[in-house]
Amino acid sequence: MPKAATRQKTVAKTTKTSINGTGPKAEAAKGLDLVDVDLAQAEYLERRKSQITAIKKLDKKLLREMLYQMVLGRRFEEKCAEVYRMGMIGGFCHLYIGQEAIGVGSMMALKPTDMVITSYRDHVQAMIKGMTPESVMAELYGKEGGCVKGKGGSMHMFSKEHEFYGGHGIVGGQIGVGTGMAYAAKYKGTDQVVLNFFGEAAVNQGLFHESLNMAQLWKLPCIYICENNQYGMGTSQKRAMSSRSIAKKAEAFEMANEFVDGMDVMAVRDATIRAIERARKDGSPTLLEIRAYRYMGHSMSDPGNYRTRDEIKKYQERDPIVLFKDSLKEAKVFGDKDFDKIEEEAMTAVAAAVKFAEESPFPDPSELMTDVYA
Ligand SMILES: Cc1ncc(C[n+]2csc(CCOP(=O)(O)OP(=O)(O)O)c2C)c(N)n1
Ligand SMILES: [Mg+2]
Repeated sequence: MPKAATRQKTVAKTTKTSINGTGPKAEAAKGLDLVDVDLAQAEYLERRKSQITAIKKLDKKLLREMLYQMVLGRRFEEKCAEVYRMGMIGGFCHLYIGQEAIGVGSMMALKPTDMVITSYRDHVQAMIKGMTPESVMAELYGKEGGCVKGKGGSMHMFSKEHEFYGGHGIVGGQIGVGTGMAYAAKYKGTDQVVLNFFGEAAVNQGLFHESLNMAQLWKLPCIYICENNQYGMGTSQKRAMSSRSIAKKAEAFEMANEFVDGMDVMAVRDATIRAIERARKDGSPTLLEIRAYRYMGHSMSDPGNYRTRDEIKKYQERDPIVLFKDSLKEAKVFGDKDFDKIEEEAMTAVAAAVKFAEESPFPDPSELMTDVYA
């Protein structure tokens, strides 16, 4: 990976001028079309410049934790894929690889008392919110030590203690529930905000539009985060949505909105901080469209016939973790030794999670009907 980043440095020189120009190529370089490889490489350099500026303003301890969480998320999901293939995890399993900057950049701008709700692609977000890798891995294994005692599995991570309200399998269903959570926070005057995550394919559903309308009308402290990974199962956004911009859909409701580069963890953090400020000040909601790319299949059972290896490779060359490491190094905050240590810590945490999950018993049959509401 670092090699790819270095390669980008040279190639980008030839294309850099297009970024500041006009016309379709320049528009694309601003983040409207992330497919062209030359532009992508130029983008990488631009990102790094702004990332370094943002890094210099932030506490070193926080930067380390941000990188650690991204690396932990990546290693955790790689391990999930491995043990899934060994038959240790049953049912569906959706991985977050490639999208780590979205979860880390946004959730690490929250207070611990703030609330999060998300889709089935939830393992890494659960850990960023403070749930232990052990409780997440044991849940994946369907074991008693899991965050919901092994009854939810991959798609239903949940922890009241950590204000993490799932883990939802019905596409877009959580958009309405999260809006209700924001309503409750406002009604009770708790000063909490809600990060309400969903994929771009959920946006075509009625609930998205109904929720945004109500949130803006009632001034609810809800931050809608569309994780645009460009695919809904095997269908690309281009084939399913009449308009390319999701952020702009908020304008129909006169709601604040931003398009954010989801490969840039600092850009995600800054946009989320702006949205949180709006939410705490007068309860104003925001829609953030954060665009990244899903490296793996939709779920572990997806053979991925609908896209080429080259397409995936283009995005991997602008990996959010590599980008963040390169920027941290250039800003002289951390070096290779620090990165090695972080990798080691993440690998140790993942190994401990697997050991815990393996040793945890399956739930007792007498537990079959407890905590079951439907
Ligand atoms: C209401 C509903 N319709 C269809 C499905 C089947 N389904 C599961 S995931 C998915 C694609 C969702 O894509 P997106 O919202 O972009 O999220 P991503 O998986 O990319 O994170 C579909 C159609 C479902 N679970 N719920
Ligand atoms: Mg998607």
